[in-house]
Amino acid sequence: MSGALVERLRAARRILLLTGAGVSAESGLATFRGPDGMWEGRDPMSLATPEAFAEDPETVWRFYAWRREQAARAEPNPAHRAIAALQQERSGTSLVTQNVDGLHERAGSPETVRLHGSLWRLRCTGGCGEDEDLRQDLGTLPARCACGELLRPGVVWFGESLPQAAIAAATAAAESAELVIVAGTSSVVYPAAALPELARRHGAYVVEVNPEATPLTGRVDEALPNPAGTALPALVRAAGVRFEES
Ligand code: BV8
Ligand code: ZN
Repeated sequence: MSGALVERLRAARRILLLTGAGVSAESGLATFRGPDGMWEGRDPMSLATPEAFAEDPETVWRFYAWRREQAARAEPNPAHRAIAALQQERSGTSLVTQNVDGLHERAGSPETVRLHGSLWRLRCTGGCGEDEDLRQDLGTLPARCACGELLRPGVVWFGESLPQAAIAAATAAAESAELVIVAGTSSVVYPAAALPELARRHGAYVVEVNPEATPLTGRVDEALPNPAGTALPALVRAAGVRFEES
């Protein structure tokens, strides 16, 4: 961690945290890409599409039921908790996540901009407008709406637009941030992957937290090759926020 970064952490009024699946890796959740990301021998990329759902809704529903079970069993880790502590202490902090697992919310993050939706929401594929929290067991999959049409997971699939309000909030946060911390994302999925670049053009100091190099690594002000569960508590403490790991 450079002196310039410590300075920014102390002084920045607007900080943007942009997170991906790597932030939940230390909670035991598989990342989207990589050897442990497979499900029944299939690449998640091939399941997270409207085409896959149209062709075989039951298989896609089973994939998401499995993801929900994993997420329900997992606990937030020090990375999630450090982010929540920073948000609580410094009101100009924004959290924008690509994650759908709900762990930021469970760690106590007061506000989370969810770019890719949530495993804990469902929507109707018909025209009835149903869009609700998932509460009870869905029973037989694929689940059906009261109107008779199929329900679908409340996530954003490849080729679908992101929620308008989320993309607007994320863009505004990127344009006004003095410091951006990008943690645990492979930085390959757009439009999320364009946010650090946008912030940088608007003058932000951009830091990446990822043990592996990504397409973003060469274009940041500082790359911290450490796991999020170690790096984020350290960054938050350097910002002057008291944070206890347990
Ligand atoms: C859209 C939700 C308009 C569901 C997901 C060319 C240019 C621009 C765009 C495109 C393009 N070609 C195609 C597109 C469009 C496409 C896209 O970006 N494709 C890419 C792959 C090329 N984007 C879209 O379709 C988006 N919509 O653009 O609408 C449009 C429409 C049509 C055509 C054009 C435009 C919608 C994308 C949303 C997809 N939904 N998820 C679900 O989860 O099931 S995507 C999926 O990827 C993940 O769920 C996550 O949300 C997202 C990003 O993944 P990451 O979070 O980064 O996770 P990943 O596994 O990849 O990486 C983990 C990282 O963690 C690794 O780097 C690893 O090293 C690191 N790590 C591991 N352990 C740790 C760690 N880091 C820190 N600490 C650790 N301990
Ligand atoms: Zn319906």
